[in-house]
Amino acid sequence: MFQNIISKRAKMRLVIPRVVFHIDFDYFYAQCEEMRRPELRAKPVVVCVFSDRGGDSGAVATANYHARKFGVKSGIPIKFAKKRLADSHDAVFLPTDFDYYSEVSDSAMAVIRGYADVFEYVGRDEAYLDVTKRTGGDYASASHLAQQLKNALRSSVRLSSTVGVSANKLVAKIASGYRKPDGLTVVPPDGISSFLDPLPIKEIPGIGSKTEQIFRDLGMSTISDLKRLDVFALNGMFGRKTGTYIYNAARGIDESPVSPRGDPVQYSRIVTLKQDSKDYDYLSRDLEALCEDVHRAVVRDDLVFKSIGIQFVQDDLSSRTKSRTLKNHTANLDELKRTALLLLRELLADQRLQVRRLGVKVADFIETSGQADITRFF
Ligand code: DGT
Ligand code: CA
Ligand code: CA
Repeated sequence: MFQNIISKRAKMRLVIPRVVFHIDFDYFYAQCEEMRRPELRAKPVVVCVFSDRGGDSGAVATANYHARKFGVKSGIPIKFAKKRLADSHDAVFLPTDFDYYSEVSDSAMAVIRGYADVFEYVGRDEAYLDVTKRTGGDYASASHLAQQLKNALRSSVRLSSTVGVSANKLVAKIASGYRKPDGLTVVPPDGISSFLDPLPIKEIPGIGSKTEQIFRDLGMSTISDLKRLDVFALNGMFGRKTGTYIYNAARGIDESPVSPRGDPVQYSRIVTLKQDSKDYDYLSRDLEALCEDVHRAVVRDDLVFKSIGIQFVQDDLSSRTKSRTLKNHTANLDELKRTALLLLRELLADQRLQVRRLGVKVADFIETSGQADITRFF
């Protein structure tokens, strides 16, 4: 019995803490625009989703940090942004170019993947990495690795990013939001509570302004305040799932693994053609085979997708892409093929160069079964 206790303790000490990175690209769409037009770097840049009503109707997708100094931020009407920037004579307002942002994202993700034991794609400008194995659970080496990753992105993609490092996804994400842009915040396991305690409650992912107000009415503003509520009180207020999530989050507890699901590279295929071509019949045979391949991976992982894209790498190695968002999520092979072939026809309509490589990818997933993330319930 005594022996048993000792060996259990010894085992516990041997359990190394996990090391998780959350990486988020800085002012992403606006930074992409700066990349292809470096002269924008010195100016306020506002990337806008113009609505089809025309004029200035629509909302701001994001803005660079120059524009943010004027109070311009994601979600505000374009009209407000223009008013706030009225005194700045060099502000630039641009429409979104999602295909281009996806290309930048793909190259950045390819670099990031090389730094992870396990890589989890979250969105165009965001990913989690589990680096426990390659750092041996050591936070000094993790901090060094994170800096190397940031440097690699800057030198190979010219992209500035912010990284949070901690023992789980939750705290890593909060840490990446702590200091931006070009930030690196490392929160070792024994520093988690002192890091979280003074932060405002809304730093917990999933807690929006409504939930924040509920706590403010109770006289609570920081995560440390939140810890005064026991799990039963929270469950009573929000239901068991959300209540337990908030209870654990306030204590920096999150067991969810970094999971490779949702990695777009798993759900895309590209081949080099036997010969360069721009013939529909020739290309369509390869495209159908690519669709079947991608479809197998999607079905294997219980996913449905909403967006379909194809890519040409042309004989001068430049790329052309075209994508389409469906009305509803699907995992239907015929619909995938039909849409991909349609995109093929559309791209070929004004194709000048020969196509050398042909790719297809699906995106915008939801899972059809399994463990939905608790934060989705907010
Ligand atoms: P930051 O704070 O340096 O990470 O800035 P962003 O712009 O990267 O912000 P983030 O990470 O929240 O969002 C990534 C991209 O998602 C952003 O570049 C544009 C898009 N986005 C964010 N919020 C909104 C929004 O409210 N509306 C639209 N249409 N797009 C948004
Ligand atoms: Ca970002
Ligand atoms: Ca983000």
